[in-house]
Amino acid sequence: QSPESYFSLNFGNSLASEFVMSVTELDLLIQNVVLAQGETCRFRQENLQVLRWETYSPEEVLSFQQKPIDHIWERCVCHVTEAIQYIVEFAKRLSGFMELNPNDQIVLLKAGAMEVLLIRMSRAFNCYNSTVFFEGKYAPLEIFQSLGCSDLIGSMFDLCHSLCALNLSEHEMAFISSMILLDPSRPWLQDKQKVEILHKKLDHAFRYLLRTSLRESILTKLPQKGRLLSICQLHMEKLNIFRQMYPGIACERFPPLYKELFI
Ligand code: CLR
Repeated sequence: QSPESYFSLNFGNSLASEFVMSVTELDLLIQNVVLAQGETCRFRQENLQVLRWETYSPEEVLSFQQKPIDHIWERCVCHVTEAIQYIVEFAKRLSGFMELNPNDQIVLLKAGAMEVLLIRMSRAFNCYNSTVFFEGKYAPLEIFQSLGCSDLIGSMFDLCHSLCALNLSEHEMAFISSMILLDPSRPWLQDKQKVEILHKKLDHAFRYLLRTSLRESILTKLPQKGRLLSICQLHMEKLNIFRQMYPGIACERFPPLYKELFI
């Protein structure tokens, strides 16, 4: 694994593979990751596809923009938290995750949940008109204007554009998400080795999957760690600014899971 990527980029049968996995083992792991994803997605791909062109009217966008900052923040944070609950559920179903010590489970989720949300957001993104699925319809970036985070939302939308261009399958997205979560280089891990082994196995299985579907070329085009990290940092910065402006709300009205992960 190179420091700037979640995925090892050495092509061919590398010398680096210190262990061998049988085809059965690879297939079982693929099944595990794909099933975990299928069972923990709030919206099915088919449903999102059907609603793709249901967008908010300009009047509706305007009415969102006129709502108070704290109201929109609270609403968005609730949706984000709900989406993260599904991501936690996804993590719990990945083989090996529940066997990690509780501290390391928290460390991985704190660092990875928001990044996985970004990957999942691209499923719910229509790149032809730059809208994202929000409260039942597709919303343009302007709907989030009153949050006061246009740079954050802008970079989230940009990332979705790059991800959409790759045309990722559900299987690929599932693997990308699992490898983001089980990243052994996260700071504060107590049992790094255990996560390293899980990550290596995922890496083998992902390459096997890509090889059999002739999709290895996407490896060099996937977003780099730094890009996801900087969006997550921007989210933390915006959250801190909001907390300074409205000290009460963040503590009283944000869901406990959101506070546990980000405050
Ligand atoms: C991501 C994929 C999930 C379902 C889901 C739920 C809530 C959505 C989220 C997706 C994408 C990002 C989203 C969010 C609600 C608010 C947030 C549209 C579609 C926008 C970008 C505002 C973020 C504001 C931060 C300051 C919290 O399966």
